[in-house]
Amino acid sequence: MAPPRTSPRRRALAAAAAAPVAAALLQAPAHAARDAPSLTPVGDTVLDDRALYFVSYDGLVNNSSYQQDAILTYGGYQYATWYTEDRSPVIARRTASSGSGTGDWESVVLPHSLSADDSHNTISLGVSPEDGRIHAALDTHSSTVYYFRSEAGLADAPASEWRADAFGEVQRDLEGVDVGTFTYPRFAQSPSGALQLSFRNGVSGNGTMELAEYRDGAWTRLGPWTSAAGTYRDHGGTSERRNLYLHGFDYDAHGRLHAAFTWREQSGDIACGPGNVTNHDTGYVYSDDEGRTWHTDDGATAAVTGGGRMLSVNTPGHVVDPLSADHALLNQEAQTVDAEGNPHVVISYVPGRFTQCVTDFTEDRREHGHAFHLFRDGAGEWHKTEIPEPLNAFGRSKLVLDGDDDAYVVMPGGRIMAASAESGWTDWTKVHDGLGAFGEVLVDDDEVRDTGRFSVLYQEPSTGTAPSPIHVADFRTG
Ligand SMILES: *[C@@H]1O[C@H](CO)[C@@H](O)[C@H](O)[C@H]1NC(C)=O
Ligand SMILES: *[C@@H]1O[C@H](CO)[C@@H](O)[C@H](O)[C@H]1NC(C)=O
Ligand SMILES: CC(=O)N[C@H]1CO[C@H](CO)[C@@H](O)[C@@H]1O
Ligand SMILES: CC(=O)N[C@H]1CO[C@H](CO)[C@@H](O)[C@@H]1O
Repeated sequence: MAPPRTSPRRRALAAAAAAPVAAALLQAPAHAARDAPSLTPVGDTVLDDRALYFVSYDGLVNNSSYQQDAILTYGGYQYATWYTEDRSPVIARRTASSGSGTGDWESVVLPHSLSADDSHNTISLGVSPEDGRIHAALDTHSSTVYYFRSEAGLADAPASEWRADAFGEVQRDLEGVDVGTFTYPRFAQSPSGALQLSFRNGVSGNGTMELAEYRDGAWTRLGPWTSAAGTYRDHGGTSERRNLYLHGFDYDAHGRLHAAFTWREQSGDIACGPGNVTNHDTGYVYSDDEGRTWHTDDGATAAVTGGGRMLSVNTPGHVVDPLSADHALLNQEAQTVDAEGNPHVVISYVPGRFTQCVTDFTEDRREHGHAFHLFRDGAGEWHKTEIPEPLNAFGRSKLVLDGDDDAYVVMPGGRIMAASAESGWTDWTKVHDGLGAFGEVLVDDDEVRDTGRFSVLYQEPSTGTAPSPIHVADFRTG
């Protein structure tokens, strides 16, 4: 009889805390064959043969994963969103039980036209569980939000008719609530049933992370929880302003909210040279009260949202993986949480064995960039493994944990690497060669724990501004 799933893993983790490498070697062989995670492609559907295509900031407005909510599952439906060739936002849905790829997508075109050729101006979707409304925040980069809110019950069963006028007119605030100079919307459902919206107020190098909350049919701006102020010094230089970039904003099954992040400094004086992008360090905080107060790993209060104390670059104890601004560390990468409530993060950068000073952020990442899996174990120790597949690309990866907590990292182009929980996430192997996607992809893992299925939203490469097909590929984990 198979032993209980968690016990070998707990032993592996306890051993890993003491001696990470030895533990991996001792634990892996015995069960590697039985427990090796695998992946089966189960379908691929074209959503739009002619989706909008242009490249900016090395990203596509349809493929850049600055956000996490372009494909998600709620209730009986999976939703996906993109821009059509004529710059209109589209929201499509199919029944979730047809997640094998056989279901028909129905789409609606919303009354708006993308305002700028800027790959930051993506579309993020959320559903408010208390009234079944679908919310979309879109088309912003340090600008005023565009926002749609559907009529009540649209996302609830039995299925309502899928019509564009159910979303009303585009708004420039959240139903009357101003949200400032807005970028990077991410929605999350809180354990008590609110829909929360995380966003940056301000600009790159001088911005704060904020939280808004939709409850009882109305939005409230809860305010900032990070500060742009503080002093960061390196290479004899000083930077006095910055912003925080989230890798994720995820609740675990016990109601804890997890947020791993990186900082970007305003001043390039703290870098080794004109390497361009001043991202440094991986930080982590959590909240046990739905984002009102935030704590570092040692339990100390790091921030009170909307209050006096803000998480800053000078907050003690928040850095879980130190890295200077000289390694082309990317912001907004990937985070998820395992069944035991421990955070897992994917970051990527140019390791020190290649250079201690990148000179071209994009090219150095393409040539020498590698992705790393970071996780915190139950004892509060952080572990880090380099994923043994070079990025061979500029962009970001996505992270999925299945019902066994086996990990799948969906890399640029749609290559997928996997590692088992039982090995302590050290036995990384390639389980999918790629989708031929243009760069970064987006992932819906909302159902993966229960059904073993996850979906990848990706766009085919094109040239210039010629439209290209956008797809959803479905996988079953094993
Ligand atoms: C940072 O942004 C604030 C407004 O959010 C502005 O008042 C301030 O002048 C900016 N500072 C710098 C150094 O850019
Ligand atoms: C990045 O560095 C290059 C070469 O030094 C320079 O031409 C470019 O303007 C820089 N870009 C940014 C955004 O700083
Ligand atoms: C791979 C690729 O298409 N890279 C392009 C990224 O975008 C810049 C302009 O923003 C182009 O110059 C690159 O060729
Ligand atoms: C944001 C982003 O980086 N997107 C990627 C889209 O795909 C191209 C081509 O591979 C990449 O260069 C971009 O990095």
